Amino acid sequence: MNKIPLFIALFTLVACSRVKPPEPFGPVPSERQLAWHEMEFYAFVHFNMNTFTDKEWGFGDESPELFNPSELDCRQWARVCKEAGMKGIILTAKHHDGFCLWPSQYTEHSVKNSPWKDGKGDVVGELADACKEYGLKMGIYLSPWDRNHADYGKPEYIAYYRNQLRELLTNYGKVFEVWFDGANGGTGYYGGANENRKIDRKTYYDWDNTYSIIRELQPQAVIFSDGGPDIRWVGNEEGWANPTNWCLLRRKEVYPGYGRYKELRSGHEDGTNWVPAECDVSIRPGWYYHPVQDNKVKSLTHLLNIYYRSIGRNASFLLNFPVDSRGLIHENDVKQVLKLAETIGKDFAKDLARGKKVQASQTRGNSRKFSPRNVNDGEKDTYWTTDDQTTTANLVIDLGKPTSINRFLVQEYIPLGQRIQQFTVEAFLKNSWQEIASETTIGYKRILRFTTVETDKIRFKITQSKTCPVVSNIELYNAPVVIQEVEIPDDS
Ligand code: FUL
Repeated sequence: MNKIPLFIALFTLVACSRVKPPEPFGPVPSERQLAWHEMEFYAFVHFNMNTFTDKEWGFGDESPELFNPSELDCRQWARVCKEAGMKGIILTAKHHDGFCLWPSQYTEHSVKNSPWKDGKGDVVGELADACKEYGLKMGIYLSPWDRNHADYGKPEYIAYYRNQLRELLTNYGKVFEVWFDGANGGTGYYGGANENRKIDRKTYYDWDNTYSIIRELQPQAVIFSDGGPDIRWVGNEEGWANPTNWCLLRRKEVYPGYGRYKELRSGHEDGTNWVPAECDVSIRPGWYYHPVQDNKVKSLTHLLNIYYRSIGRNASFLLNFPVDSRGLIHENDVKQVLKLAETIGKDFAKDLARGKKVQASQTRGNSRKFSPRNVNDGEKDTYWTTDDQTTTANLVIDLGKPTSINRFLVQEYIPLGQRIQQFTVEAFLKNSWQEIASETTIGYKRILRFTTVETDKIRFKITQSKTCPVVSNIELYNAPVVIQEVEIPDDS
């Protein structure tokens, strides 16, 4: 055996393992949040009493007799979501009108008193089975505001609400997300009182004790509300985050119904907790099904813009289907979501950066463990980083030959925190570097779209970072140009 190469190999191994990884910086994601980040795209289903009354918010006095889908098929929902590349479905188990899609033992206002399946049906159970069959995760929306319940506004209602949560989190297998809405208190039926009930949004629900029920029964589930604790609302219902989007939030300041909700579009750069944003938006104007909106399904261009302004801006994309009164995702909605999936598939068909030569301005301790090659090796757990004091650095990807590029995708290694504050992307054109984008945050994922450039080198320049940058992934694509159906103004 040749002793010299063996010696060199051993020396390199020892030297590399001596270089320590960077310390985490600021708040970092929990295991459950990391798993959620990777889901990226999942569905909302608004289907409940409003589907049959043609309303968005029921008053709470609707008769259970009205709930009667003719062809309810949760397997169709799951099939469509799976085909569209979605990873889960969140169902409105109870909306503000209080009607329950499962036969709760704590109320008569549920499917058990409806004509559907002679009162023997359970939509939550059917969805849980369908999700299992199609390998999707299930989430639950349980409206805190209940316009049907006589005790709403009193302490007794909180006990009722928690009992319902226990039912949902005990009887239907694993739940990935529990969704708490911010709309709270106002007029309603309230068991026949027909009055206006105001609650103190900060104190009435005693949220911490409700959250502990979720931690006890479904420790892997993330909790969504305007201010987390795990996932935050993005501050609009149009499906976009700001280009500057921190996964951080001064969590104690934000509560369901928070007045300065527009801040949620960017999070807080000096946030105390890891609370990433979720972009919720309906494929139609309404959350619930209304036949008059059959021809108002969002265009492909609109849906694509949402994709790039949510997932492409360090947030997740929660796309709502207003399931119709048959109990099916309407044909028009199916067509649009599959068009979106097909286009996304084409946009990201071939990563042109994969395995290409990458050079860094600096590598941590010159260690191979933190090599720039880690950014295009297809491994999510390897990363490139620099020495601790370094807060500006760059990477050059050598494509080897002139290549057309119009998408740049970059990911920080978020288990060590969100660090980068500013970056640019440049292309080597006519013997000099030309800037093609100048941006701010990255986080879990950032995707940039730009006019096609033909270049043999791309430079990613980190121009400001809170501490040494840690980058796990870079991808480059040449997406086919999509024919514009309608011009959608940039809303941010
Ligand atoms: C809102 C609710 O009031 C809407 O009805 C819908 O459920 C949406 C997702 O959240 O706050």
